[in-house]
Amino acid sequence: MTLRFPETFLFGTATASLQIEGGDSNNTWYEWSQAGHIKDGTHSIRACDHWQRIDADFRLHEELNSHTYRMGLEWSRIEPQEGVFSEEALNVYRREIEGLVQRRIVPLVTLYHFSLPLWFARMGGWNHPQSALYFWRFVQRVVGHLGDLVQDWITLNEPNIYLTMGYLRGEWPPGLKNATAPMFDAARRLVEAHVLAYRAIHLQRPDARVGVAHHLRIFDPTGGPLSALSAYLHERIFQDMFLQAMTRGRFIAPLGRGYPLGKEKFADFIGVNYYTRDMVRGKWGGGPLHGVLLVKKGAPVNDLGWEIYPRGLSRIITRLWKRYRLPIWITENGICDARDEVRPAYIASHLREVHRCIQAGIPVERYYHWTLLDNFEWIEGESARFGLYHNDFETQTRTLRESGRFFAQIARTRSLEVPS
Ligand code: IFM
Repeated sequence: MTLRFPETFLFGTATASLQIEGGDSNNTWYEWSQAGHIKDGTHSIRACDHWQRIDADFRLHEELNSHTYRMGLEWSRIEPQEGVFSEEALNVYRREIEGLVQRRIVPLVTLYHFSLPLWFARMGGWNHPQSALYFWRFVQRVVGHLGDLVQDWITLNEPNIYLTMGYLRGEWPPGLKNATAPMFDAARRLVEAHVLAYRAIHLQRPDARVGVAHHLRIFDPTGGPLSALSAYLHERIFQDMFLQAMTRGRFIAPLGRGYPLGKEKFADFIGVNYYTRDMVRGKWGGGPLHGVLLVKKGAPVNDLGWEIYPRGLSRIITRLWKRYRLPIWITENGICDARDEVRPAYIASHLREVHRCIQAGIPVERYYHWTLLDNFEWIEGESARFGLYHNDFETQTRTLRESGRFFAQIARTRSLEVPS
């Protein structure tokens, strides 16, 4: 059976600046790597050396027949010191985006994806009372420079993951553990940063499409009322709290109440980063979320032990559509699979769910595979391989995987063969 996607549907890949560029020592992940936190001993300073290979890397999108590319900008390069902007860095990004546009690849640009300039982190990062204003100033500058080329923007990537890893688990910068109050404080500032950025982008480019890339997963209870409550709290605090505030300005507990930033629409699409499901076993204590997260017994998993659960994608899309009635872009979906054994089936099964939603009349408009090439996967370092291209980090040789060929075929034909 052939599943056909609409002619307007866009396929592409997603990356983040810190994870591919290399060569920047002015950000929090450089320091985090220096401090020895990367499990395999690798370092963000190398990554894919993309900063030096921008021209050569256009080939990667061309071979994949991509219609679009989600790329990130590194704040620490553009504003290396507080209030000092680098025209040079902005021009490098400008040339890269021009290269995409010339190749008819629609750019989708992420403004903040986990790494922060050191000057900003030293001031307290997202806990600084003016942090949203600093971000707003940066965004204005960027949109002033690139806004004629870029219509589509992601203000923030996965604020919930940033806060969980950096404020509850202490595994990412700023390295805090169980810091619940500072975490909610930073969450409020991130909402404010998004809202200010949303307005600033629209002011400069009224036809812009602006959203957040939300990390959304399924939380299913293992059984019993406590686990149901715990799953509900996870869903609420880990995702709905951000969705409500960043989509329609509504603050729900424990973030706040009402519409402190205005009762307006703050998203033109909902970005969905979907990877997996967690089973939640109830347990009192252990922070505001309670519960223990488990992998379903016997379920297929990726190299990092995350359950492969395609149905979760359509469950999430359907829920979002019912609640928000906004176009949905799958801003990330992918698998850590060094041997590339499961990736083709992973792509097919998740796209099948996307197709099912489109058939049901839900406007899912884009799919970005995470990721273009193996890169620096945060504390997992270079060992966790998510790419459609294998990357040899020593020689920086990119080799198309079988799954990459499969993806290229899907993008070229906007269709997918599946067993009926
Ligand atoms: O690599 C990350 C990305 O930066 C954010 N979303 C999840 C990906 C895989 O872990």
